[in-house]
Amino acid sequence: MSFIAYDLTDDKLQKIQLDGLKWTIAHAHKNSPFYRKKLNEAGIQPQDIQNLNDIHALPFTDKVDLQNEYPFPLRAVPFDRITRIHASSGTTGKRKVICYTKKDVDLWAEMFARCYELAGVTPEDRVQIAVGYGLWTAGVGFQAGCERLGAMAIPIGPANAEMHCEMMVDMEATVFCSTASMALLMAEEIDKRNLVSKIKIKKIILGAERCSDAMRTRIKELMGVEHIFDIYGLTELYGPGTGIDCLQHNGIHYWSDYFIFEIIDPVTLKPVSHGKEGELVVTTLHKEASPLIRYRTHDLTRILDHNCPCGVPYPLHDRILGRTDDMFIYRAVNIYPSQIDHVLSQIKGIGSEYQIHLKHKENGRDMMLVRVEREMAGRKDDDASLSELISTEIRRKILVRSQVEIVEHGFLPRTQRKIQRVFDHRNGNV
Ligand code: DLL
Repeated sequence: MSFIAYDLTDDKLQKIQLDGLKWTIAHAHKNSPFYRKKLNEAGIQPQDIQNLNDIHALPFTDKVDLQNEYPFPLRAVPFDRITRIHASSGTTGKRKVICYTKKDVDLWAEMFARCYELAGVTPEDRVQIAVGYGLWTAGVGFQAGCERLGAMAIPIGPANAEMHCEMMVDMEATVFCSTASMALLMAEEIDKRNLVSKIKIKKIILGAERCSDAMRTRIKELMGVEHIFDIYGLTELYGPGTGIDCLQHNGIHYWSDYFIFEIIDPVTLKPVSHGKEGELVVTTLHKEASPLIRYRTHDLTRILDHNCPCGVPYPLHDRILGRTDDMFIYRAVNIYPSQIDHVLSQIKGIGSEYQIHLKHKENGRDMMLVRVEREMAGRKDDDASLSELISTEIRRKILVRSQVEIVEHGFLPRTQRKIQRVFDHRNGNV
């Protein structure tokens, strides 16, 4: 049995999308007071949706709507149909709470099983799940997908490294699922404990945060795995599992029969031309309890040409390149952390871990300190030339001056969750 619809043609997909869009708008208008008000204010009635291009006339939804409407934002079904809630913490303000009906939970598991299948996971596999269980969508999402596929779930959550290593060896886990930060932490522990020859992990599925090329390479080397897959998702859109890369690793195949993805310019809010980078906006096609209409994810990506040799009919988007709210301004230049990742990923002799500290100097000018770990076998004697090289590359590629400090391998914190890399100490922030 396959969760991937290999026979999905463009015509079939367009019909699924148009039916789903019409259903979503009618359902939200009828059953969600929040959406009814929003659609009425925009002068939209359900019957106005006649073709897929009509989506462009719909109003956007944003995380502030979810926070303003706390505790049950977007709700479009009566409480007796809600079987579960999940929530994610915003950096500021109230948590974003999302409701699920039985069908929502079921479709999410189906979608997730598809992710595992695309990554080549089979019922023979043993899947060690190291993401958090609870209000966060991660643990239960990976778990339900694994059970739907029929593989063996090893539901550990973000426990300590000791427990993970023990279970990985004893249960002979073949797939490891975690955040990128946790995978690095585990890879280093496995290396430290000389366990590489004792583990059977072949595939790692990472998500919830960006993972630089340097980090990917390091995790692969230390754990001796063949493939690292990038899984995307967000609480508002069911959770993890909205798309994943296939064995070709050309980009992330996303489930276009479950939602419509648009890429917009985050400033003008107009669609960008095909293939251009912009903000991902999502509209769900079947979600009952908390449907999304043109929800602004603030994640930056682009739609890629769909000519992946793997043969699956689902379109591709690029890895998440950053978030619109990740950007910081330093000496009048807009910088995304991913730009620093790219510079560092090209440099030999350093590890994958780094931090960016922004400060005010006494003379009033801003300064950027980039702290980078030396590679494991690196020599202190090379620090001065390495920091010079990094600073020159940052100046050449990002056009700003920076100070670079090389620190001991393992000096920067490791985390089991999403890592923070940018620390803005200007205006008293940490
Ligand atoms: O992070 C869901 C998830 C859990 C996805 C585990 C994958 C694996 P939230 O906590 O709501 O949900 O955070 C969603 O995380 O808008 C992105 O900014 C970021 N994110 C998620 N997956 C990726 C990824 C989960 N593969 C937010 N690459 C999203 C980069 C990611 N960023």
